[in-house]
Amino acid sequence: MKILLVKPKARLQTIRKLGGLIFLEPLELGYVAAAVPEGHSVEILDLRLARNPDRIFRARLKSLQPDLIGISSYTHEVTKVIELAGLARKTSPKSKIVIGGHHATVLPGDFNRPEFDAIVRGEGCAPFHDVVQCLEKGNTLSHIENVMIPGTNWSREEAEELPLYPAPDTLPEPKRNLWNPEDYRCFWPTMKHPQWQTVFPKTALLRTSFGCCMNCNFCVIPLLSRRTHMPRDPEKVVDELEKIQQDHVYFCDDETFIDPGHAQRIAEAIQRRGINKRYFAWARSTTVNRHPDLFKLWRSIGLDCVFLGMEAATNEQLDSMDKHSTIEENQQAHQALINMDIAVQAAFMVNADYTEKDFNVLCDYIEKIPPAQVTSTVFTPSPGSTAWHEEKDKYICHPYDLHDCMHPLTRTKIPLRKFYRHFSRVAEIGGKRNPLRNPQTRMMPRDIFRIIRSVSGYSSALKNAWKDF
Ligand code: B12
Repeated sequence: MKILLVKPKARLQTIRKLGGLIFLEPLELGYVAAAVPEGHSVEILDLRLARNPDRIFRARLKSLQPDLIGISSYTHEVTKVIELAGLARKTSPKSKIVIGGHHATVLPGDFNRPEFDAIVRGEGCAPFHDVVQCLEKGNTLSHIENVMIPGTNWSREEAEELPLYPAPDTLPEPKRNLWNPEDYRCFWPTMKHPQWQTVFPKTALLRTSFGCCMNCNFCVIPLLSRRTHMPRDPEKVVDELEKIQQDHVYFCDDETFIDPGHAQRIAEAIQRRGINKRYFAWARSTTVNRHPDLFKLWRSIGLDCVFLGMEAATNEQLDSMDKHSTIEENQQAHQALINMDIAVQAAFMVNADYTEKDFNVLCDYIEKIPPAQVTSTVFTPSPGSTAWHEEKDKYICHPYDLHDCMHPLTRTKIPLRKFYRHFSRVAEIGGKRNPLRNPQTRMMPRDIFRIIRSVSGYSSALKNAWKDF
């Protein structure tokens, strides 16, 4: 069979413009491709790379006439994905169309439509493998675990029950040869940038674990992982790492260091095998504070930047989202990382009910923090999370189209236009705190041009985001 796996291109400018700064591999499709049994051809079409994605998709469908099309879905892509599936139905009517990804996992009912032949929920490897085998043998797709068939009678309970994630070591290594590593780059924060080297290196994504044992009310991952952290065998992680050709690696775990023993074993294996790469990972402040030696070890093997979800400027706000960390802990972790020469990406979240005063408090706070690459999003609970269940009936817009963590989905206290003026001010003030804004940093001229273009594009997308409602 000829199989085409597709990653949609977002419609929102707030996401498209972010791509100028961080644009990462379609790793999910690399995993799904690796699960396809021998003897079939698989291709990945990353529509994010296309200027005119619909035209490119149609052209590829016509020339390839795939037997099977698999599409991935984040929530903000739902409308686009349904359009793409409709386009595929018309252009290549014999193709079977399967949808998978985060939205299909949590809210499969939204794809219970004639455009789709099957909905894969949760981790996609085993179900997709079975889908391919059934189609090859001419069998129906019903009765495959974690696969739902549109048009059949589902019970509400069945659609609401979240699938279990399999043991991570049962998954194949993702097929990384199905995309061009040149295309995927990330703005790489460091405390001391190596002179005249690019700040947009080719970057690989690597998963060392799945799941999280916390219970932040806005995140669905603890529910999907039943509040457990599921680590991969460290030696297998490092086997995969060794084969990665890029020098820069972005760990796409929910929390790479939450199991310190696991993170330590990976670091030791990297050290033992003499692998020389640079790393970017996410961590909780509390983990940094509890295990400083672990971060020193990781620094010695190449950890350049840690993403800290600081979220807020006051303890009251942190409490309201069940974050289980305090401002003092965030500050302590931030300083500790800087002292180790590890750059910090400090991520903040603003709320729909922010007033001018709240924005001022946040801006004052950010102005005073030690150097950090600051990012800010709008509190947007992921579908399926506790907070999403509580607030979804209050949405003032399409339930999914603006679900990119850059749009307040419930009514704002101040007018939207004003809200975005302040929100983009947070980004501007944050930009001044970047550790690379240092007179000693020597950057390549074309990188400076790319930064100016990307930052101004992103900033204008933010200022104009009120028009998306
Ligand atoms: C790394 C990451 C990013 C990276 C980008 C990654 C990339 N490849 O481009 C960055 C930091 C840029 C990012 C940005 C955003 N992200 Co993000 N991100 C993640 C994170 C931490 C890991 C994603 C990942 O790489 N996983 C590894 C792959 C292998 O796993 P997977 O995506 O789950 O895919 C498996 C299954 O879903 C399934 N599957 C997926 N697709 C398909 C397709 C088929 C056909 C089949 C059969 C199966 C299948 O099988 C896959 C293989 O195991 C997740 C959290 C998480 N644990 O998933 C959030 C997460 C995916 N992000 C999320 C969001 C909201 C965003 C943003 C919209 C928000 C923002 N402003 O930051 C943007 C949008 C980016 C975009 N282009 O659309 C949400 C999505 C929720 C939702 N319902 O849509 C998540 C789940 C975070 C959360 N806790 O809510 N993100």
